[in-house]
Amino acid sequence: MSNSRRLFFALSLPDALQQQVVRWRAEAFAPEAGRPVAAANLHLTLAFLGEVSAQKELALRKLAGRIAQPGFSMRLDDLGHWPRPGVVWLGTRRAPRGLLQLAELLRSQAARSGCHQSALPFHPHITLLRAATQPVAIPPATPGWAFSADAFSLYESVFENGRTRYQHLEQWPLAKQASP
Ligand code: 2AM
Repeated sequence: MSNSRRLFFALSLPDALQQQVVRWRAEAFAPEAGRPVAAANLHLTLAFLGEVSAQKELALRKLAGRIAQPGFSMRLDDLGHWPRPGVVWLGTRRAPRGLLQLAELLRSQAARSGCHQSALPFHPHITLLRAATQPVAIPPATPGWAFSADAFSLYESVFENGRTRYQHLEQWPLAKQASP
């Protein structure tokens, strides 16, 4: 399996938003709540692919390059805690149709290419804390950041020196959003 990589499609957060989220998180959660995800690692996963061979990766990149979906905007106004995986997350109360369609497309292309897809429904989220397996005091609200997606990306999850980092591999544009 030496030429396979652990891959996923995701939305990147702009640097400025990563920094805002990280500053807010430091105030909003107690240090013992969980292990903070590094600012550069904050992202919203669209489709997790698992270990993928070079050949399958190439096929999935080609399919991704043919996607012609519109961009979309959303508000990051939801928070939650999943104790079993130990995840505290940031999400949205109203997932835009464009986000759901893009994730559905990528997940069905992945499934057809032989990448196992979870049977759980897609729940768009940005993981803020890991190893959060004890009860966590969740703040009543977020600042409600606005987030616009005009592209989606392929990432590799790299585990080295005891840490996971997400290596950006390629990005594809989404079509211009229609004006309201
Ligand atoms: P998470 O943040 O909720 O853990 C890279 O691991 C990204 O893919 C993370 O955003 C992770 O979600 C997501 N992911 C989805 N399914 C996964 C799985 N079965 N194993 C690891 N990561 C998964």
